[in-house]
Amino acid sequence: MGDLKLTTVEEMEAATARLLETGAKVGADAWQLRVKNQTPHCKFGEQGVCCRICAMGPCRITPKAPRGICGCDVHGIVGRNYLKFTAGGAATHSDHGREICHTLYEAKPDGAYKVKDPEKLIRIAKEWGVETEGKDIYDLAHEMAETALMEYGKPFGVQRWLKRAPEHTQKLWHDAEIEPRAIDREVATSLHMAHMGCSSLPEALVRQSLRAGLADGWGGSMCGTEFSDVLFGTPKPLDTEANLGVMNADNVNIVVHGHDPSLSEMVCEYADDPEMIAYAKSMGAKGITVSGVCCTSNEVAMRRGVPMAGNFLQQENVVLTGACEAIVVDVQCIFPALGPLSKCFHTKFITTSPIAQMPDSDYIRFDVGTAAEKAKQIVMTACENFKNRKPDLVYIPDMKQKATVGYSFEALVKTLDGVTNSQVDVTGTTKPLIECITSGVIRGAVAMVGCNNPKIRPDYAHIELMKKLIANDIVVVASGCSAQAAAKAGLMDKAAKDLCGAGLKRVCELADIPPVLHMGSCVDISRMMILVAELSKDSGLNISQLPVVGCAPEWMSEKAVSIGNYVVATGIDTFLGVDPYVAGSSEMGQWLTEGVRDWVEAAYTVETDIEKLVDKMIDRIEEKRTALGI
Ligand code: MSK
Repeated sequence: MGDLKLTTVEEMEAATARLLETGAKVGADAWQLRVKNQTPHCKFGEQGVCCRICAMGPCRITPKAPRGICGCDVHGIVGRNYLKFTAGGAATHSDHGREICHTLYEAKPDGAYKVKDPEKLIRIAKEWGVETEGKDIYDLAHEMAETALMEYGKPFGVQRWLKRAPEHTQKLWHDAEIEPRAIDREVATSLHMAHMGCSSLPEALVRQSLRAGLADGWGGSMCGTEFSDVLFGTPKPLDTEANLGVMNADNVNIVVHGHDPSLSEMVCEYADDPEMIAYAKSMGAKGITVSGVCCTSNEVAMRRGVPMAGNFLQQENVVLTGACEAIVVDVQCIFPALGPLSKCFHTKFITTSPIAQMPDSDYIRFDVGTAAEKAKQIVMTACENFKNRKPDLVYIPDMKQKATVGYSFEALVKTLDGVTNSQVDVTGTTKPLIECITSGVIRGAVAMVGCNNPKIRPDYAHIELMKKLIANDIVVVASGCSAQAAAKAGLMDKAAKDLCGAGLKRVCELADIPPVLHMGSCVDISRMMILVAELSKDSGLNISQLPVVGCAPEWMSEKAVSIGNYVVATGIDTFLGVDPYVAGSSEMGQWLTEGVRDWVEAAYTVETDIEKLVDKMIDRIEEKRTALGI
């Protein structure tokens, strides 16, 4: 197995147990303890059969009480809950995308935010039919930002980004009446439909769930990804490290957590500033280490090589090291628990967004206009806090892995360009990848995404699934906390090629890539949509015919449901390891796992047994290959 030694889940659990001992010494709470208090979970909630959308209830459906007070049956209640869940996720991703558009609108040549990828901006402008000739790049940036912002509320027409999809997919969306219109409209319509006295027909609720999901993946998230690239640079492969051992006991440790790169980019910028490093030294530290948790970590890892301290269920661990001077958060996936936990240590818990305000935090409001000054204030606050460390509480697990990250769609196409025996000029297309797949060197691809969830042994499903997939010559593209699970284990080390089947190993060697490719944060699943769209166009196959599936084995957030809906609606069979609270309705189950296939040529599979889940994905990929005769 070469020089790679994977970090096992058992080793990570042992490190967590050691950190929890520190927590116990200082009276800290932890999610592991709160899970015990919350278990067993409410059965009505688990099945999605509790309705509290009006004040006549709450109504709970049982065999003896099969309808709510308004007369809604269990299928309508589960369906409305599912749609509201989706709308929450679509709103969240899309609002993140909107913030990025506002940041782009404020970009200036001499300001905190600049246009780092002007070629990409021009490319998107041409795609949208915006005149670029002779235009100042910042004028163009502002015009494009405004045009993108209009996508959120335009009164007529459908999302501009939909044109990136193959024509067949666009037709399916049109015929099923699920083409997303204005992004905000789909969220508002979802909440309208799920209001008391509106839709209770599962078919209609599922249709709108797909539409709201598409407004996210082919709307708000795509704005987030594409314009983040314009602002901060389109990721290219680069080396970094992952797991708690990236924190440095001698340095001021700043952990960035959340999703919006507008904050984390600025914090990284200032942490690298010689003036700030000198300031850290004046406080007794040797330097400054920035590391990340959750998707903001993915953003700065992909563009700057900033190391990843961990994923969702490790966020408390970074504080438990006793060596975290500041955990700086923007939006989404942030435990309110970080407030009281930080109080048990010297850590500053710094909230920065009006959207994510929490008790027991230091609120340093961050906005585009004051970004530089606030980022500097945050870095200085962390440096000044170094002297408050309690050395007897410091324990950083000696655990980290090398990882190569940064596989944006553009980078992936460029990287794989060398992997072909074809005499045809395939530069800038996905044809080399198609050639690998059709020849059987690679059997297919799995998009691994999503969170951790205490219902599943943390990271276990991500890591074990990926190991089995790559051993079966199935390449994995990963994002979000799934990508971080892979990186922490060592699966993004190029040496992980030795865990692959012979075909995928050969491709990894030729292209010099790891078998699990980091495609970014949660909004960057839009990169995966672009990838399958291009694979479809370059191969002449429909997306649903490609031997490609999606998987979120440990998901937990509303955003993940929105993602699932747009991945399925794009024609990709999607496998979940956690039920999305629909078990209470046979009709909703039928629509999601079978019925939607008539509209979008793909559907969900929910399988909580991880072994069976991976086997079902492999079987699905092989079925698709057989259908294609390859
Ligand atoms: S951060 S949504 S826990 S993947 Fe995007 Fe991780 Fe899930 Fe948040």
